[in-house]
Amino acid sequence: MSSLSSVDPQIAELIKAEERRQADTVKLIASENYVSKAVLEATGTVLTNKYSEGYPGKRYYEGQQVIDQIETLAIERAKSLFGVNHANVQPYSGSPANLAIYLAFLQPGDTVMGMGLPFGGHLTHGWSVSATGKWFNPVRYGVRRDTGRVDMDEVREIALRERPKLIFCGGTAIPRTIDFPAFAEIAREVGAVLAADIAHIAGLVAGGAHPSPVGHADVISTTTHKTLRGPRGAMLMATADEHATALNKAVFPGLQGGPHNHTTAAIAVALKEAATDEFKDYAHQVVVNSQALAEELLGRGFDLVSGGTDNHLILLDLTPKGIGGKPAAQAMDRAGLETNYNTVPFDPRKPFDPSGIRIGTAGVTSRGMGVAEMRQIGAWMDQVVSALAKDQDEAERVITRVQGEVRELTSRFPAPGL
Ligand code: DSN
Repeated sequence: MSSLSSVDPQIAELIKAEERRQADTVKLIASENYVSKAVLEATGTVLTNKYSEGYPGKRYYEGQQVIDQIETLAIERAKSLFGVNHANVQPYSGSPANLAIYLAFLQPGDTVMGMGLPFGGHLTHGWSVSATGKWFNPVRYGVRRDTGRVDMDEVREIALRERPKLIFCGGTAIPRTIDFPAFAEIAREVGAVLAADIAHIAGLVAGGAHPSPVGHADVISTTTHKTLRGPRGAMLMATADEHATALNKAVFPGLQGGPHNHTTAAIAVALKEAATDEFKDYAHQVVVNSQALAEELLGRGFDLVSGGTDNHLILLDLTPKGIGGKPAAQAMDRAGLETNYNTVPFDPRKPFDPSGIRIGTAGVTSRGMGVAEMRQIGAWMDQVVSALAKDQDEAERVITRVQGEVRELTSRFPAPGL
């Protein structure tokens, strides 16, 4: 970063500080990961200089000789990795990708059905503060209070009553396998478009560690930077030609201008990496690690929503531990354990001060950590949370000790790309 250091030493120093922070902490945020050096290199290139409105072979700017090849490679790799006929790699991120689905298939005021945000859905699945909840008519499903899992009979009942035109499955805090065939059957029955938002689990789907929505969902949206381990971006995929045409028009010119070509190149690199046997092993290890961490936490008296996990993600309700999610996440962050506080189903507390925390194993698995390290992480989480619930001085001592131990662990597992 020699040029950056001389032009803007302040920003250069801050980037280095963030790199050190990432190196020294255990990243347990379920939606984050570490991209490879190759992906990082692709993002920091001259491709950022180019405008490419349109699609390969049909652009509104000249000079696309190289960009067309890059975008075509990204598209072909997405199609081959996920087994779909069409892929659009231009959405700027997950929310714009999901907005494109609305624009492609709905008119303002139409009914959309999605999982409620506090149950694990996403803002763009029709939550009230999102444009999708304001400009469309949202209806919601959740999870059962007794199991913490989606009840497909209830989903069917709501769909038959409300007749949504679009149904979303998937979300941001779902620790269990998504039943794509069951959602598809309901969508067929009510004549809705089924959108599978696989942002969280795309890497697991690509690696064969979670069932694929292909053959069930009409459209699939995903970010590229979570378990898929690519740059910040998104993709939309479909099998039927008419769905793909509608999605392409919705992305451009419906919602976006020029694609971010440096991101497209990095997505192409990540998709190449995700097609390797090494990535398949990675995806399976993510789940093994998540289940080991879940088991450790259960053994230590934590309350896990749905009682465990089938994927990379664990949602903890800290109510029985006597503290809220926010102070727990803040204390853990000081100890070097990075999480986010999160609402839990039927949460009596407010979203900015909820009862839970959400954790995931995509990042720690990218660092090469395994079951033994998950057990250690579970123990540290317990020590910090238990001390915090007891008394502040004790919590300070524990945080300082755990921070030192975390540093020792992270130094043995260097993160990719750093
Ligand atoms: N913000 C993402 C997450 O953390 O899951 C979803 O958009």
